[in-house]
Parts: sequence; structure tokens; C-alpha cells
Amino acid sequence: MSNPLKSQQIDRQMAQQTTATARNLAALAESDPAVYSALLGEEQRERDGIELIPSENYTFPEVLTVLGSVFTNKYSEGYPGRRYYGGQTFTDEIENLARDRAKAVFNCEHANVQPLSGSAMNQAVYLGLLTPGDTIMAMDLSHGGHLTHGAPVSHMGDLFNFVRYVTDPVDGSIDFDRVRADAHRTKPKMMLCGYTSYPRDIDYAAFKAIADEVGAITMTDASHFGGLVAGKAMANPFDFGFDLVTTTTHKSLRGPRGGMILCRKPFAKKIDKSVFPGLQGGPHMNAVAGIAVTLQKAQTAEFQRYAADVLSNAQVLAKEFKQAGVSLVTGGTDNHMLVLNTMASFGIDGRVAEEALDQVQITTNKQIIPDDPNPPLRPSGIRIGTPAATARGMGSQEMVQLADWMLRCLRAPEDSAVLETVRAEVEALCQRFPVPGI
Ligand code: DSN
Repeated sequence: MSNPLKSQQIDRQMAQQTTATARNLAALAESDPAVYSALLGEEQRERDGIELIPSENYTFPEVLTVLGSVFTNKYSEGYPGRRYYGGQTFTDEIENLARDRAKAVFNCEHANVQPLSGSAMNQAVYLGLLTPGDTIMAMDLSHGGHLTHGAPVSHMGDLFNFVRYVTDPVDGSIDFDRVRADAHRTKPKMMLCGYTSYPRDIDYAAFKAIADEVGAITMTDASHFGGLVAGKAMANPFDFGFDLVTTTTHKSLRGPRGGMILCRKPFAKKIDKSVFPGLQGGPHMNAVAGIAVTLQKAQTAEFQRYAADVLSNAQVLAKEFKQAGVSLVTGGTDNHMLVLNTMASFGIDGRVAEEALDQVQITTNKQIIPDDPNPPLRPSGIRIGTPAATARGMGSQEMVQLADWMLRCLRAPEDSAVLETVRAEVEALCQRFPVPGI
């Protein structure tokens, strides 16, 4: 039964908050017009264009609210019930909610929701469970692995001995006979799968079998597809006996920027100690509140529909591009992402392609392809994905239209008449699909 006194109090506080939000915005406009105007500009950019960068999304409106809330004021070093600062009644409440919901959503035994970002989260795992110099097997950067998966330019690449596996140049498959032979030869302490630019699913059973043969810890960096696992559209590595899953919270999951480390019980203490005090100080409690909100939404049937739609939209794009003869890295997609070889398909590098699409307000990112002969700032392709467009409610009809617009631009990247026409059509479509939270 609802408590009338409490609900009256909530109504009063809500009215105060609405007034405060309007007052704060007006104060920003007056005291810092430069930042205010950039804020309006970014809102307009997001409203009028189509976001196709596969790692970006529109967070839930409720997440925007808690991110801009008083939780940003609070220091909460430590963990619920064991903090180094007073005044933790409500921060403990939200961190417990976020942890419990993470465990329920991902069906795991322990969750740490404090990592400030994806890089910090992966570093906390390596530094917490391994010793510098230990061997880790992970996917090569140009084949889709992340910087923190041991790219030579990263600090992790210096600290640990990364042995990299690659993918088949035609279908993107992983040669598990070779992975097995390399694992037996190099004796990794950890076997890592997961990616930042790989349009295929992962054979967790094959990885786990090899890891068990050599006694390696199994970890998946699910940053890109954490929301698709949560929404039950893609497989959950814990169902295959994996030890750890890391995921950022702002990509397909649609939460605030941040990271989570999910693991089996035996790793819990080391992971928590590694995040705090090992690597970080105070967690960003406004982001932790946002993660709690996100994970409640991730348990709904609506979110499961969203996750399924992200995948089916990617399939439509793949079909359209293939029909038009575009060269897709791995030949297609099993997830939310496609990598287009623009050099092979249109004779233009990824930078030219990205810039042409920017002009029509379709946002993509230039992307190296496996064993790319070109440098990272002028790579051979672009990477696109469907999480953000799907969050606006766009479906298969819009994906067909989108592929057509992209083809027109990529075939004539310097034809201003084509670009102007497409830009106007993109803007008109966007009016019909409001951005959540704006
Ligand atoms: N920056 C992320 C991405 O775009 O995939 C990974 O860190």
C-alpha cells in the first residue's frame, strides 16, 4: 500500500527538482554561454543526424537525470558497508542495487560496478589476477581486439606478454587448432576473447576447452555486446563456464559511461581490491546510480526486444551492402556491427568515407581492417553499428534507406549536390525518430 505522506513528499521534491533543473540551465546559459552553446549544438547534432558508431548509443533519459544529480557530489571510497567517508546511506543503497542487478542480469556470482571506464576495468583485471610478465592470449588489434588487449602502443602491452591470435581473412573465423597450438606453446595465464571491431560471434566453448587444457583463466571483454548479452540476443560467456566478463556500460547496454567487472566468486576479493584501492580512488557515484537504473531496464521484455532489433537491423544493412557489391570484413555480421572495406569497394580510404558521411550527418568511424596496409588515421575502412539508431526506434525500412544513402555518398564523396540532397533527407527522417532524453 502506498504511503500518502511519502508520496506527497515525493511530489513536493519533484516540483522542486523541476524548478532547480530549469534554474541551473538558465544559470549556465548566463554564466558560461560558450559551454551552453556547445551543449545546444551537440543536442542538435544528435537530433538531426544518424549515429552509426557501433560503440555509441543514447542513454536512457532516467540515466541522464541521475548523471546530473547530487550523487556527483559524493566521495565513496571503499565498498558498501566499508567506506572511508561518512554519509553513505544512499550511495550504499545505489551501489548495492547496481551490484545485485548486475548479478541477476548476467547470471554471475560477483559484480564490481566501480571501474571508471573500459580501459580501467580491463587493467584492474590483469593487475589484480596476474603478475607483470605473465602471458595473456588475446585478439590482434587490427583483427578487432582492443588497445587494452595488449596492443604494443598500450601500457598493458608493455607490462604483460601478449600472444595474439588472428582471424581468417575471408570469413573472419578463428583457427582454433592454431590457438590451441599457441596456447600449449606459450602457456598463457589468461585467455581473453572479446573485441572492439569484429562483426562475428565468439565460440566460447572452443576457447574454454583450450583454456582448461592449459590451466588459463577465461575472460571475455563484452564491452561492445554487453547489452546484447543482457537482452538475451547473444550468448552469455558465463553459460560456458567463463571466469570473468568485463563490459562497459554505455554501449549496447545504454547506460552511463563506465565499466563493470563480473566474475565467479573465487575472483571477487582480488578484483575488488584491484579496482579499489589498487587502481582507483573514489568511484563516480552518479555513474553507479546510472548503472543501477540501466540494469533495471535491462531486465525488461522491452530491452530484450531492443537487443533483438539491434541484431536484425545489422542483418538488413549487411544484406543491402552485399547486394550492392560492398566488401564487408568477414563477409557479414553476427552482431550489431559491420566493417566496410571502403578502399576495395569505393576506392576511398576510411577518412574520406567518414568525412563524406559526416557531411550528411551520418556518423561513422574510420577503421583499420585486418592486416591493414594503411595507417590508422587513413585506414582502409569504416565501422558502423546499429545500437543507437535502433534506440530511436528505427527498423528495417529505415536501414534499407540508410544503406542507400550511404552508397550514394560513398560512390560520390565529393559531389556536393548528392551530399546536400542526402543531408536534407537524413534530417527529415530524423524528425520522425526523436532521440531518447532530448
Ligand atoms: N572506443 C571504443 C570503441 O569505439 O570500440 C572501445 O574502447
